[in-house]
Amino acid sequence: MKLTIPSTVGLVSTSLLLGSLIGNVLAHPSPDPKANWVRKARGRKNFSRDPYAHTGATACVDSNATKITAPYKNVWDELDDTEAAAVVQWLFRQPELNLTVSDQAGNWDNAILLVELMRPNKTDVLNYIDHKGAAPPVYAHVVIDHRASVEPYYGDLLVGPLPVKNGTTKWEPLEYPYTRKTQGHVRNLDADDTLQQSWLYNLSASISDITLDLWNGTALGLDNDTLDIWGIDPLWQDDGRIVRWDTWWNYPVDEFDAETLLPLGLFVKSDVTGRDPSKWKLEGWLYNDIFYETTKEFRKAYFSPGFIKLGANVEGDWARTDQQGPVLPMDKNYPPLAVAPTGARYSVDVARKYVEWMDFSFYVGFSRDTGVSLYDIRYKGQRVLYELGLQEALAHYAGNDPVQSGTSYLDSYYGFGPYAFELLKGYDCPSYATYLNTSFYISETTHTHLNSLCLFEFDADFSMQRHSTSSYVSSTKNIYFTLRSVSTVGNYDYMFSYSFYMDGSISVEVRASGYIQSAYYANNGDYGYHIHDSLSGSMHDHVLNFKADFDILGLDNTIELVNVVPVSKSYPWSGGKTRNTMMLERSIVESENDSRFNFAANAATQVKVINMDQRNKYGEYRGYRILPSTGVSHLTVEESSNLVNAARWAGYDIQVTKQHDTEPRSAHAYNSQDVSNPPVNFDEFFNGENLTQTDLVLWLNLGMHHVPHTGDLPNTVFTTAHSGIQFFPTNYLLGDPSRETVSMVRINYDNGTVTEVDTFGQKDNSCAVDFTPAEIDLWSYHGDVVVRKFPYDPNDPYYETDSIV
Ligand SMILES: *[C@@H]1O[C@H](CO)[C@@H](O)[C@H](O)[C@H]1NC(C)=O
Ligand SMILES: *[C@@H]1O[C@H](CO)[C@@H](O)[C@H](O)[C@H]1NC(C)=O
Ligand SMILES: *[C@@H]1O[C@H](CO)[C@@H](O)[C@H](O)[C@H]1NC(C)=O
Ligand SMILES: *[C@@H]1O[C@H](CO)[C@@H](O)[C@H](O)[C@H]1NC(C)=O
Ligand SMILES: *[C@@H]1O[C@H](CO)[C@@H](O)[C@H](O)[C@H]1NC(C)=O
Ligand SMILES: *[C@@H]1O[C@H](CO)[C@@H](O)[C@H](O)[C@H]1NC(C)=O
Ligand SMILES: *[C@@H]1O[C@H](CO)[C@@H](O)[C@H](O)[C@H]1NC(C)=O
Ligand SMILES: *[C@@H]1O[C@H](CO)[C@@H](O)[C@H](O)[C@H]1NC(C)=O
Ligand SMILES: *[C@@H]1O[C@H](CO)[C@@H](O)[C@H](O)[C@H]1NC(C)=O
Ligand SMILES: *[C@@H]1O[C@H](CO)[C@@H](O)[C@H](O)[C@H]1NC(C)=O
Ligand SMILES: *[C@@H]1O[C@H](CO)[C@@H](O)[C@H](O)[C@H]1NC(C)=O
Ligand SMILES: *[C@@H]1O[C@H](CO)[C@@H](O)[C@H](O)[C@H]1NC(C)=O
Ligand SMILES: [Cu+2]
Repeated sequence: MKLTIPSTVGLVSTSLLLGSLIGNVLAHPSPDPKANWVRKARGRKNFSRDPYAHTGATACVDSNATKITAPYKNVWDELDDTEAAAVVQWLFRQPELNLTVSDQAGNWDNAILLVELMRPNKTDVLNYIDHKGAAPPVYAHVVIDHRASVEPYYGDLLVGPLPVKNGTTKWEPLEYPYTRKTQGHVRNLDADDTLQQSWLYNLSASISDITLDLWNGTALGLDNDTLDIWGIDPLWQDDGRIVRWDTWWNYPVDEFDAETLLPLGLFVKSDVTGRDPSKWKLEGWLYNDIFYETTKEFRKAYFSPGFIKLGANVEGDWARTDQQGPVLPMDKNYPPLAVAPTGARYSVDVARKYVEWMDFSFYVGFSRDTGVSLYDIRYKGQRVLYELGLQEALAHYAGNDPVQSGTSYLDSYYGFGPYAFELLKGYDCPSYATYLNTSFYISETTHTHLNSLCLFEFDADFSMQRHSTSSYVSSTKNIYFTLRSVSTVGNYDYMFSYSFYMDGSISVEVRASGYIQSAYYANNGDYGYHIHDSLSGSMHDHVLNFKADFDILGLDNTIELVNVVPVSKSYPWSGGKTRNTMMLERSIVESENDSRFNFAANAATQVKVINMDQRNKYGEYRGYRILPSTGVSHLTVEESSNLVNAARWAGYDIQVTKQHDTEPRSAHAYNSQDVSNPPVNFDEFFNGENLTQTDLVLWLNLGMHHVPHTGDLPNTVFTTAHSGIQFFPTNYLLGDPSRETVSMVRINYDNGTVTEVDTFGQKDNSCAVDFTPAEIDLWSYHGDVVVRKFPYDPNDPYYETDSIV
């Protein structure tokens, strides 16, 4: 997430047909030196597909999920190739859009940035799925990069209905999902990104004697540059000016993506307002906490006696992720691994991205901005959530230097979809998992991330129930089901896991790994730990907003808060004395005036989504409770100078609104482009509406206050960088539904002897475990597949994987 211009790496472009290309990558060696480097380092293993052939035993593993047909079509999925191609061709026929093909578009041409499914309104979908009405009409969401003007802007369009028909298909500015009504226009601060890059190289050139003296390198935009220059995101947008702060970074000397660990400590400020570079202004230099207003002043100081030159951050093994150090005892032996001896115990409609596991079912949607979302999540046939998915992810930094202080990435600008890379079998997900593809649109092509979603069951490392007595012991396995994806947005890798449990609960977990964005260590002790030679682990808050549109036994729901409170109270039986004790205090969240709050200290408040018209037979409201499971946090910074109104969702743990088709998402990919007046200002969702027994949406923040320490080098680890939340049925059923599973046992014993073993009909499978999946063919990793849309060329796909760095 650190650069605005995606660069192309790992390019494999051939004109072979896809069918013959897949599984055949070895026969067509990649021209990418990176791939060759990896290939040299590791020999190919020889796989024997059926290692048990000689034993006569049947291998256990059959990884295929049962094929089913979803009850209705997936109205949240991606557009298919032909639909997207038809929309692109239609757009090029609209003269008023004045489009240029992306590959040929310069800074002053209009181009198509995005063509994807417009998520239909909930109202229309419910008419289809709950009331057997017609499927909602299909529309495309299109984003045009309008650069052929002095005021460049991103234009959101609604195009449809689809399929495209001359005469009936129309475009209109997309406005209804946004709080700001400006014809779907958002100003574009990046229209001149290549010129701004040139501007930065020119600034760097003006002091190249200094960069050579300090770091033996230059950042001039030449192939032999050993330095890079980039800076804040979003740009400062004060007083009508657009101001950048940038800094120099050492390039890694090899393939490792360690640049964000190599800041060099010199900062430059420039005013880049407007599209005419001759009006851009250098506004000063900062080195070792001293600000110089002009280059002349900086140069004079630099070449004066006594000028203090600080050290550089240079790549070394400390920044490389390969194995290093002595091998740990027995570590070369293959570690334990799970197998699915009778194959998948879930069913998938691959075409419709619909999944059933035990008593749960859901549909999967995928979008450019936010990646994977789940829809119509049902438990025991009843919808629990209409929608569950990421809205936006913020990484808000701070520091004594202007680049860290000015950095507040809103990652949907880059998109979670384009960077949801192919998962690594046996590492990101168990080898026996089911993998699904996802796709996203870019530059008149559709990129497919092969195997970028995984579905699997897993046996947790603890049982979910047990009890011992003097005559029996009982225990139940904790088998759960997970949908996972990983998006690598620049330096960081976000892992998203949605899990379902036998007790009826659902969890969302986010983990982070990859390279931290670090800071230069000079006078920075209040903003991070000193973690390497001249390096600070720059403090930052991660806040990830999720939408959880609950529908508990219908649309009409209420938030109930149940507090545990200390009290002093006398009772008829307390002999006139007061007893210090505690009790429950129940209340409901009545309106949007008091629906933005945090989880209480000491976990004193249970937050529940209930249906007050649905009491169980004991009179208690049926509902689902919301519980942070592995630490959640909201943004520490108040009234952020960087973000102003662009991330108003970040300030609380929980926020509840009444559902509106006009408020589908808490953020917009281009909120960073106009932070004072962004397309979606989440504050405006709160207008005092009554929240009792109505359709509610919960906006939940996962996150962590990340203060990187030496253990974040070379990479942050998923084990500690995580945040999670659980939803679990509370007075929803009359007992614990996990009693239904047969993955349990009761053993009776008497006087040292077992008298009965009851496994409740669970099959006792005996078969030879096929070890092949553990040694899954790592050479079958492909990267993305691309299909050109304009001209539409469906039979000539090629491999190309774009990452931000
Ligand atoms: C791989 O193993 C098979 C079966 O053992 C053998 O026939 C084949 O020659 C081996 N291939 C290589 C490249 O070693
Ligand atoms: C599983 O799916 C693969 C790929 O579609 C297919 O080749 C294989 O025959 C299937 N296996 C079974 C047991 O159905
Ligand atoms: C259309 O775009 C081109 C650049 O691609 C520009 O020169 C021209 O002025 C634009 N036409 C209109 C009518 O805006
Ligand atoms: C969705 O609902 C909004 C608000 O009612 C409406 O303006 C809009 O046209 C609807 N969108 C579609 C695609 O029907
Ligand atoms: C629409 O009209 C254009 C020419 O004006 C033609 O090329 C195209 O095939 C037509 N598309 C459809 C779907 O009829
Ligand atoms: C950078 O310098 C070159 C050479 O002097 C000049 O042509 C170019 O316009 C400059 N770029 C900017 C954005 O000022
Ligand atoms: C400076 O960089 C050049 C080329 O990048 C390299 O050949 C030289 O060894 C470097 N000098 C030092 C002192 O590191
Ligand atoms: C880098 O390349 C440029 C242009 O090819 C050349 O003038 C310069 O000397 C090179 N610098 C180094 C350090 O090799
Ligand atoms: C993923 O895409 C590849 C290439 O188009 C195709 O062969 C494969 O069947 C797809 N997988 C699924 C699960 O749809
Ligand atoms: C919310 O607050 C506003 C302003 O104080 C008030 O007018 C409105 O009645 C309140 N709404 C509810 C449902 O209490
Ligand atoms: C909200 O609506 C409920 C039911 O209509 C009503 O009893 C309650 O007084 C309302 N609350 C507020 C704050 O207006
Ligand atoms: C328990 O079993 C032992 C022999 O295994 C026997 O001697 C003893 O009497 C038994 N005790 C009871 C209470 O049945
Ligand atoms: Cu972090």
